Amino acid sequence: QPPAASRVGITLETYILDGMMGFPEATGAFTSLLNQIGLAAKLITSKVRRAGLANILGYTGETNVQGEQVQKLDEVANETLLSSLGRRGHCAAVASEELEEPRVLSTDPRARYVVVTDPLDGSSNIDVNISIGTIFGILRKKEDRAGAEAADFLRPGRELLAAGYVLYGSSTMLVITTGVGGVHGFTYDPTVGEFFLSHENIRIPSGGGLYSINEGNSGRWTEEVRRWNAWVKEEDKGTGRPYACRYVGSLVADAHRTLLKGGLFAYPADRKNQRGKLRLLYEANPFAFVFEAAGGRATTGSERILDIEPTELHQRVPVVLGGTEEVTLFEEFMRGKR
Ligand code: AHM
Ligand code: MG
Repeated sequence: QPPAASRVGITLETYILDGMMGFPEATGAFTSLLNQIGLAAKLITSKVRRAGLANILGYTGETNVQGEQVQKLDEVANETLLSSLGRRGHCAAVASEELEEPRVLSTDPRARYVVVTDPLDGSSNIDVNISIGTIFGILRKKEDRAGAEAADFLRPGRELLAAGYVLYGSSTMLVITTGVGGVHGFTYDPTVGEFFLSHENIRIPSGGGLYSINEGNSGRWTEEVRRWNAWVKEEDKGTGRPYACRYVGSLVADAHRTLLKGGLFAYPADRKNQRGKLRLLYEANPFAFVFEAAGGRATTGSERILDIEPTELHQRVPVVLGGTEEVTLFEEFMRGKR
């Protein structure tokens, strides 16, 4: 929805500085941290947009902690975020998909925040020119002591202070929420180098008639997931079925479409990915936080994602994101009630 006339031309910085996101933490440090994330998003955008031209595509030959091949742009995005977050001294440490252990950025006890991130998600889509994204979440460090350790990150997603993502799509968009303050989207204008408010107070629409899942995994799904999947494809005028299937294979793109158009995104556990594929701390939790703040829901199929007590930095989790009705219906299938 286009912003009201009085909201035209509001930049991300102004929005943050004027406290328009309803931050519970209006400290200068928190504001500055958000601005550093905005800056990193601009820098990564410029690198993503130039990737083909600058010939920085291609494999480095190394593998990351997940055992996947790391493409150069992942590393570039990771380094960019780390240096932006390290610059002002408010971020104590970062846990990233690209790093086996958290990276300490400041040992000053006044550095009160830690950040979780997947710096460039959907990296297998980079070399085919399909949308990719950055995912982030901000937590308050546990105590006022120097540095940070794994325990600072192993906390349920409901403790997030803010979370969001940047989608490098046909335009670049940054979507951010502090939970109570609503979900807001900013579109990047590369000609002036600013994010402008474009989607104020995003609410996930109900209905939507869309589902998003890697159907190639259906042979490995549980009986419950298969029954849900058969149901969405059944013909029924009353409920508008069959639903249309949309699957990019980039979480940021699939979740963003689901947030704006409604429906449901799911990456359930299956015989191969027995705990699911997506990572709890820096993929599932930020999106769960965004979806709940937009009036939707986020579960594993049986449990609220934001209530999970993490045990490992890179742990995986089944993920179901969507409108309240769609997610609740999915859960009914998982409980065998349908
Ligand atoms: P990545 O972090 O290695 O990029 O993997 C995560 C991606 C998500 O963006 C996406 O939702 C999912 O993996 C797609 O997985 P699949 O190809 O199995 O459908
Ligand atoms: Mg990822």
